[in-house]
Amino acid sequence: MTQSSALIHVMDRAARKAGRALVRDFGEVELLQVSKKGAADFVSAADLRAEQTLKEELARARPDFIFEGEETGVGAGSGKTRWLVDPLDGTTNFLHGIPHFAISIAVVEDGKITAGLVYSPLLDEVYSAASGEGAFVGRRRLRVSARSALKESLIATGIPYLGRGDHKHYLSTLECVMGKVAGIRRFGSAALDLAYVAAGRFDGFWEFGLKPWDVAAGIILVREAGGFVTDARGGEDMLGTGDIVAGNGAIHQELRTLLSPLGMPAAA
Ligand code: 2AM
Ligand code: CA
Repeated sequence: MTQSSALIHVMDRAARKAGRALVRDFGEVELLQVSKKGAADFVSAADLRAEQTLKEELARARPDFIFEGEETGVGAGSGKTRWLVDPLDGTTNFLHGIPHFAISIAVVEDGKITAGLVYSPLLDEVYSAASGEGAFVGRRRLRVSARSALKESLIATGIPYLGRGDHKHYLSTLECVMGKVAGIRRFGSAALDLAYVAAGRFDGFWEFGLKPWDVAAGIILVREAGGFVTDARGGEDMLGTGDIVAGNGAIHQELRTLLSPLGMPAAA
C-alpha cells in the first residue's frame, strides 16, 4: 500500500464511522416534531459528535498530525501536516431534511493540499484524491467534463444569505454568468459541488467567502480529475481568501474572464 493510499484508507474509515451516526441523526431530524430551535440544537450536536468521531479516528491513525475542524478549531501539535475537517458540509440541507450533505477531510502539508476525501453518507459515495495519483469515486477514476462551450455548461454556485457575504457583488457575478450558460445550480454543499466538478457533472463552480475546510478536499479532487481551481484573482490562495473558481480547463478560464472585471467581494 502506498503512503497516500494508506492515508485515504484512514480518511475513508473515519468518514464511514462518522457518517453512520450522521445518517441516523438525519433520520431523526426528518421526524423531529420540535421547534426550529430544537432542530437546530439537535443538528449542532450531531455536527459536533461527527467531528469528535473524526478527530478520534484520525488521531488514532496519525497521532503526529495536527487536527483542524470546523467545530473544534485547531488542536494541539507542532507537526507540519494537518487534517482539515468539515464534519457536516451542507448543514442547512441537513437541518431541513434535504438529503445533500457530506463529510470533507483533507491532508495539508506545509500549506499544500496533498490528499482529500469527500463522503456522502446517504449515498455511500466516497470521492478521494491524492497528489499525482488521480481522483476516484469508489474505485472509478474521475475526469472533469470535456464541455468547452459556456452555453452548454452547467455551473454550480453558492449564494450568500442573511448576514453573510457581499450581496451586491454576488448579484453582479450571477448576472454576468446566468445569461451565458445552460444552467446554474445552488445545492448548498461546496465540498459536493467540487466533487461534482471532478466527476464531470458540473462544468464549473464559483463561490465567495468559504472556509478552508469547505473546499480543501474538493480542490484536490478537481485538480486530480484534470480540472483547474483558483481564487477569484486567479491566484492560488483559495484557503486564505475563501474565494473559489473551478472547472475544466476551458470553463475555468471562461468563468475567470467573466468574473475578474467585477473585482473582489467586500469582506463579510
Ligand atoms: P456548511 O454547510 O458546513 O455550513 C454553501 O454555500 C456552502 O457555504 C457550504 O459549503 C457551507 O458549509 C458553507 N458555509 C455556510 N456558512 C458559512 C460561513 N459562515 N462561512 C463559510 N462557509 C459557510
Ligand atoms: Ca462547510
